[in-house]
Amino acid sequence: MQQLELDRLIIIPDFEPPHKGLSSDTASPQQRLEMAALMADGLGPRAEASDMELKREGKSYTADTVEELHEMFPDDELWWLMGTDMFLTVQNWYQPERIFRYAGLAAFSRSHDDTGEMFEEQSRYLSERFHARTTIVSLPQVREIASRDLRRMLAAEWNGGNVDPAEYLYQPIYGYILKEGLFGTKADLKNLSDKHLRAVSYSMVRAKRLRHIKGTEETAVALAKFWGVDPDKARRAAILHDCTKYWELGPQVETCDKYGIELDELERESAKLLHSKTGAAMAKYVFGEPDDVYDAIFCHTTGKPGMTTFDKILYLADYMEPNRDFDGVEEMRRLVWEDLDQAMLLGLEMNVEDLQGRGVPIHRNTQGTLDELRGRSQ
Ligand code: DGI
Ligand code: FE
Ligand code: FE
Repeated sequence: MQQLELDRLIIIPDFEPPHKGLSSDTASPQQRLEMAALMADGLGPRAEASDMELKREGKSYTADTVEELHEMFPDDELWWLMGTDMFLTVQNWYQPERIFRYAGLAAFSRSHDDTGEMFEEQSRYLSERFHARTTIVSLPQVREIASRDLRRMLAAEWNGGNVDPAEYLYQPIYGYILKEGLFGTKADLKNLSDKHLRAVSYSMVRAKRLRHIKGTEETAVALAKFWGVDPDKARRAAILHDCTKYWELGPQVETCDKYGIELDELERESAKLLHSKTGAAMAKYVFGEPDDVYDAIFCHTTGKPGMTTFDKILYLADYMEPNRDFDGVEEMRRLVWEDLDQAMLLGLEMNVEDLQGRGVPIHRNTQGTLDELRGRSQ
């Protein structure tokens, strides 16, 4: 995006590649779209994934897509991005003259070998034959690997191979692959390593939340060690605590109904209050976490009367992890090493004040926890 000064980057997974058959264990068009959306989200607000080739169905000819894009953005300069291997044979694509009429071609080069004479010769040829605009985008920071080799590596990880495909993949996409069991991966979701649990959880949320989740993990582990509760469990509770944060109200309520989680009226209409309950349900029923992890995630938004030390640690880590910034956060960061109940009291008081200021109804568990802590500190 920097090199071409693009103000928009659209990632367009194809429905059916015209030039090669897809192997049977490959990702579905919908799954590829979801991975493209994860990547776009990670790239920032100027990137997006498009379902235009999925909607069109049939063979996904670039000529059709480029023409459609030109109709959508008639005044914009379009660049079609592709790997250098494709660039060298693009004249054999379906109706290449229709591609070049509306878009320039930008070829990625991953090593200096790519950018040699062959590239210049091809550029000259395309320019003479089609009046094509071409350019090269140099990406030395992208590690050289063919997608076929990466898919092999993904499968090999589950067959005792000494490989680490995670090195080549954006973490949420790696997690998505594991969660969906794509490309020969055989992750048992109920027995994931910390590394795999992180990736899978990150694949469920927006990229802007990752810093908060990482901060919560780091803080929860430190607090758990300090207060003598199991740091490994605190870590996993923190990794998963917000995994359903972006679910719509509908799926939130359905999931609670499915697992027999009773809801009051306020909860039934607040996705914000429900994400802690559905997050707990995912942790227990999908990821096989024990009951104390379930309980801590379940009450991490409102608290509840009778919280355990473990529950308080997740609640407070979520509240004051290093990315949080509000008046009083420094006081809370001091208190958590002295007295967990005093820190909880401060947190709940600030929360209630904030909710009241915004005219948001206080949940009975928020009030109940506050009353209990006040009673105890008197
Ligand atoms: O998920 P996070 O953003 O990391 O933090 P969280 O799980 O503590 O959720 C905070 C949100 O929950 C915030 O938008 C306000 C909402 N919330 C917390 N307590 C109450 C509440 N909403 C209502 N209606 N009542 C509460 O008592
Ligand atoms: Fe939360
Ligand atoms: Fe959180």
